[in-house]
Amino acid sequence: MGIVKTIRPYHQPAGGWGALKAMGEALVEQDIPAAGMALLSRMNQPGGFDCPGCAWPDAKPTSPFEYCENGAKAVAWEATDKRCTPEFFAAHKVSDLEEWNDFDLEMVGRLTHPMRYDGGSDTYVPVSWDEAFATVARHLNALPSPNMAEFYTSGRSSNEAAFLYQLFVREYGTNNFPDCSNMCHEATSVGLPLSLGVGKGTVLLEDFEKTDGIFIFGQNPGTNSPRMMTELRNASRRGATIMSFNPFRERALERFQSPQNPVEMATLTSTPISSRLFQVKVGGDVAVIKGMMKWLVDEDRRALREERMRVLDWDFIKGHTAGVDALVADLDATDWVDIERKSGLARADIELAAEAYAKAERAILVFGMGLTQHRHGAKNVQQLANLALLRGNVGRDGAGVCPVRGHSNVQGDRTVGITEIPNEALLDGLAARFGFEPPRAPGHNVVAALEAMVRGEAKVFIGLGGNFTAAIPDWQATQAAMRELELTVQISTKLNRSHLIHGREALILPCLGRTELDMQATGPQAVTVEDSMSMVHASKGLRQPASEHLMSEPAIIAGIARATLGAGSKVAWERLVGDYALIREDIEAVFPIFEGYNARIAQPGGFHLTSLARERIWATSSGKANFLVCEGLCEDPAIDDREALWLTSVRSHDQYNTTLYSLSDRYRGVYGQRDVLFLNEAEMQKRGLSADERVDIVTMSLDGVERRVNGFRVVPYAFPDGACAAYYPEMNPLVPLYAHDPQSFTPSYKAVPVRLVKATTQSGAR
Ligand SMILES: Nc1nc2c(c(=O)[nH]1)N[C@H]1C(S)=C(S)[C@@H](COP(=O)(O)OP(=O)(O)OC[C@H]3O[C@@H](n4cnc5c(=O)[nH]c(N)nc54)[C@H](O)[C@@H]3O)O[C@H]1N2
Ligand SMILES: Nc1nc2c(c(=O)[nH]1)N[C@H]1C(S)=C(S)[C@@H](COP(=O)(O)OP(=O)(O)OC[C@H]3O[C@@H](n4cnc5c(=O)[nH]c(N)nc54)[C@H](O)[C@@H]3O)O[C@H]1N2
Ligand SMILES: [Mo]
Repeated sequence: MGIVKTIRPYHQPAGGWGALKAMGEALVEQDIPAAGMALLSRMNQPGGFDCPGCAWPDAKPTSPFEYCENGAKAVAWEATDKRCTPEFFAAHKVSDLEEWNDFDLEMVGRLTHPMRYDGGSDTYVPVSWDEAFATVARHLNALPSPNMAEFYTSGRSSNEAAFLYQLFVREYGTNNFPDCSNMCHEATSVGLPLSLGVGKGTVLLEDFEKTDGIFIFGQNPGTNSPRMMTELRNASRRGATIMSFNPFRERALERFQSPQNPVEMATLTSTPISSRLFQVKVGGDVAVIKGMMKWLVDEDRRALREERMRVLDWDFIKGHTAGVDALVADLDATDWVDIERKSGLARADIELAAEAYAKAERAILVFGMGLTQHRHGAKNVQQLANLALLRGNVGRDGAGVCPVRGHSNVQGDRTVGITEIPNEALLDGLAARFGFEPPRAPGHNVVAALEAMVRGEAKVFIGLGGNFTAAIPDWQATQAAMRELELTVQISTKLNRSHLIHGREALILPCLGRTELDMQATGPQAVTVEDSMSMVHASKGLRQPASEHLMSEPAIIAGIARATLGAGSKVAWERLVGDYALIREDIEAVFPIFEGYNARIAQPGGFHLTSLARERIWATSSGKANFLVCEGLCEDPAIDDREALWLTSVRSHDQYNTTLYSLSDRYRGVYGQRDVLFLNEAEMQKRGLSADERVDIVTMSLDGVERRVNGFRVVPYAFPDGACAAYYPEMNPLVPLYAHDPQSFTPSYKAVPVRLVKATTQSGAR
């Protein structure tokens, strides 16, 4: 790459000229400086396409500049002029490509032809679409049980593609739907319904305009949902309190210079975002949240004694909730000494945060992967829900819980049926509409699918998008298991690790991206997506496809379905693919919340899928919102806290999950490298380590298996004691498959107990 490996602290605000410069560089790097700008002006606009980046909702467009630095990178990445052709594959053995890093793999460009792995030459060779579909059908139909196949979805697929996919898989006969969401916000989808009766957020964009306080736990908006910075900036300027809880002092949580604001840009000024940023210890969130609630409860008692206004919203608690007594008992039994030790924060700081929360008439609680990707991910989310409920901060203007989803349509995919635990309504709906009996037994999530592969029970893997092999935990075991599969199929846009670590037979099926014109029998098609705030809207690509051999995701799914299910299928696959409006009619028939689907997406901005909790209707078994107790404060009681260093994983500013836009991370001051370990000076001294020294990181495994990554460069960083951080996915080999949340099965990507060893090699990781 020619970039010097340096560590150079970044002193500017987030956003600003640096963001504009990076945007321009992304277009140049993909060879599309002019075409890219034209394309970006159609993004997030009526009649245009939805940003393929994150799931943050679109405000009503006020200018042609309705995108952010990282959205622009996502578009440039997809719209690149570079191509990954059959000639490229002919010239490179798969075993040679395995030596390439993830950045170089994707930089080859867009996939152009369907390809099949040829063992004799160890290369991918072209295959016709029909032959590819027949190969998938042959394998699927040969399995003794449909439950021996795993059908993965990554959250970029549209509602239409996702609905067709689950329809095919259920008619084929399994509920095995490992989904990227299982590694992401599953703790929300599983944890929140028990608290609030919904597994989604309860706020809309307009609530950010009305709120008095925004409390952000474990989420990095400046990088992962930069359009959210507009809301935060406006709230801050209005005088709303913003506080963040994060082991990193993420720059955008501190101050932001809006690229959309000419005055800030011209005068190089910025807007402060968080009034306080609490550097919570990795895995210390339950402790912080319990501490805040403990203060609220105590302060409420003081208020009662002193006949002041109460702190807790007792009208709401009595009228709408269950379980407050048990929660209060748990808080009373929790000691401040333990709270301080586990959270790494001083009692006075936690009290200060609690007081600010109590002062905010309306508050929004925002959270991301810092809360969900833990062994107690669902419990983290539920503690946050408790905090909201104590002050009646659900179901009124300017207040609510706000999980910030990841992939641009990960929420929509789940809504239209990608789930391994389908409810009766979904299954009955499918049976009634299509006349086949869907399987009723629960299927596999990501962890269960990986366990089935490791045991040798799963034989076929199909991935609708994504880069499963790199995103998963415990590479040594799980990647070895993937290599043993009989068939792996990847429906993709770019070359990635999952094409190289493949089964005995393997297919790469290249598809259209979000930005591209999707022409079917009845003309150009639009698809629909649902954002983090449950707004559903249309997205229409316009760019000429990267290759004439590409198919759309719905067409590929229909091709596989027709080949596999044959004439006996109850679904008119060809007809549906010819006109996506017919797919939406089917979605509406199965899911009544989509009533009037086709008409409603014709409206600019789309429509909102109602959330019962927003109306203070609680779809829980008690019919109330539930306070739920989390016992203790510990992530993993089996680990001796005095010995362990808790390792978390983060995304750099220049990556989209496993896709690397560069090897640098501007805001954290890291350039040209990713094999770094962020660690504070005290922890370095304790281990006799100096800056830039290389260390091996070793998991404190409970199963006796050695999990180790070698040669990471120590970067001194203001980080909490007892904790350290590295990049995802480089640290994924360290995450044991068993280390997941027992409720939601979310892998514990954000808290792995590790120890450090002076490096055996100085070369560094890949
Ligand atoms: N540009 C870009 N946009 C993206 C993505 C991307 O990779 N690049 N990915 C998309 C996807 S799929 C997702 S899920 C989202 C992810 O977006 P985020 O939820 O922001 O994900 P992360 O960057 O993994 O981690 C979030 C924050 O958690 C903090 N953290 C780590 N451990 C802890 C902890 O124990 N407690 C607390 N309180 N904080 C902790 C980290 O320092 C980091 O700031 O973004 C989506 N948008
Ligand atoms: N250690 C650690 N591990 C993690 C995480 C973490 O924070 N830490 N985060 C987890 C999370 S939140 C997630 S969501 C997963 C992400 O896991 P995935 O969703 O599986 O991974 P991505 O990196 O987003 O997938 C990138 C690939 O998707 C393909 N692609 C891109 N656009 C399209 C499209 O429009 N259609 C199709 N069919 N393919 C497309 C391209 O080929 C590209 O190479 O990783 C998880 N793993
Ligand atoms: Mo995600």
